[in-house]
Amino acid sequence: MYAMASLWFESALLPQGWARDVRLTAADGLIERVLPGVAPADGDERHGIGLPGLANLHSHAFQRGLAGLTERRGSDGDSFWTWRELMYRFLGRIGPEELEALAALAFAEMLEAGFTGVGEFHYLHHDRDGRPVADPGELAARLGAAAAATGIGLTLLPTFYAHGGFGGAPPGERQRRFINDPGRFARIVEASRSALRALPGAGGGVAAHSLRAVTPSELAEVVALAPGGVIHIHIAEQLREVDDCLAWSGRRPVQWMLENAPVDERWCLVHATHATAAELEQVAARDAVVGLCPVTESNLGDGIFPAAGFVSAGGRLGLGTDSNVRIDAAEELRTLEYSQRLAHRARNVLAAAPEASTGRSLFEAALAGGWQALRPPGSGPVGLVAGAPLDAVTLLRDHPSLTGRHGDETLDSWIFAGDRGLIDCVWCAGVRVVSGGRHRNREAIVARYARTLRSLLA
Ligand code: NGQ
Ligand code: ZN
Repeated sequence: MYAMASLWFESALLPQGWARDVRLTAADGLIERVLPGVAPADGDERHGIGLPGLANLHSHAFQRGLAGLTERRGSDGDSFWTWRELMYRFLGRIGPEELEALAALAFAEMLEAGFTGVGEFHYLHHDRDGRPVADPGELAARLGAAAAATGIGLTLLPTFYAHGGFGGAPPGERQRRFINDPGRFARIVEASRSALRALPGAGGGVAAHSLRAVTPSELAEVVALAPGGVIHIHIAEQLREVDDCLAWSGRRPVQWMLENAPVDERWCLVHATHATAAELEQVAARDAVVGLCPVTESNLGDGIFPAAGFVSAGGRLGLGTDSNVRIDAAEELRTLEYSQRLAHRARNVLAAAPEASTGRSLFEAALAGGWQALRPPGSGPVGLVAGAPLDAVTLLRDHPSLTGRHGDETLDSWIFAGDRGLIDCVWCAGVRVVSGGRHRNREAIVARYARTLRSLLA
């Protein structure tokens, strides 16, 4: 489909900084020209404040249906691991149809929240009874259908999962829907890629669930399935995982990865919560992205990622909504900064330099790192610049939270003092999918979600 767009912004955040009176033209989803300091032309759509769309580098879309249902304390204490049991129980009832309905709502909400791309860390490969579905690409195709219905850019990360703990421990009963050997997983990856081939903007990649779920030789086989593509893995999220990894290998999880896996700019280490300063210095030197999910990490009681040290070592970070307990780009950025303020008893910890705006620093870091984690190296530019996909978000200039704000104050006020009501329109690959803060298919998506979820919870 050939589509033209010509947009005009009162102000916009370009790679070189804030600019006023910005005219942007795009064809076929790609930005052709960006001209600051010009009057709007006839036929231009006029908007307030233009920002580039952010990448949501880590999501398990189906978990959106569980949001708010795990906030009751168990009889024997509560932890990440008891949450995981509840999550497994919920997931046990989800079939292909349900996966599509839950994912469509999550993806629509991501767009409404300012994310224009998502990395779906997809490990639900088999049917409810644990047996393979007839078509190994079926569940991937359902996620693709949800992405197509919403217009979000999807990087599907088919996820290899084979074991229930370090050293090839057998999986638990509730994990059987995730389990493959490398051969069957390769067929799922292949079928998933064909299922998504027609989807515009779908990036390719692969994931290993965690060091708990793969053996070293399986990890090498997974990596070989993504030549040139991105590779994601959950790592060092919980202290128990660090202890188990030490007991198994004498190495901490991130240290093990650095010594045994070809970690480089194609890699996204998700969480890395319990990484040491020395480990993070090396992660930074390898140009890998650390995928932070501050809202989920808070919700699950994971711990505080040492972001201040990582950023000053030149580390690259991006954001994920992970469990989708909340879906909000500004909230992820705010929670990340607040975690550092609480840990360091200081303010504006992640501002990039003296006098720098924290909101701007965080936004630009997450923009670059987030897209690095979702697109293979060499994919071309990101942001409001010629040659990049037209992925953009506008904020309402007239919203009271933005009264009298200019430039970086706009980002600071959105992130620290605003809410989703500030977001007006969102474009993804040149198509306007959100207007007035609402996704264009919201009603149908919500109706289907509600029907599906009621029966899942019944
Ligand atoms: C997941 N989520 O894959 O959904 C995991 C839980 C696990 C987070 N780690 C399962 N936040 O890690 O074993
Ligand atoms: Zn995850």
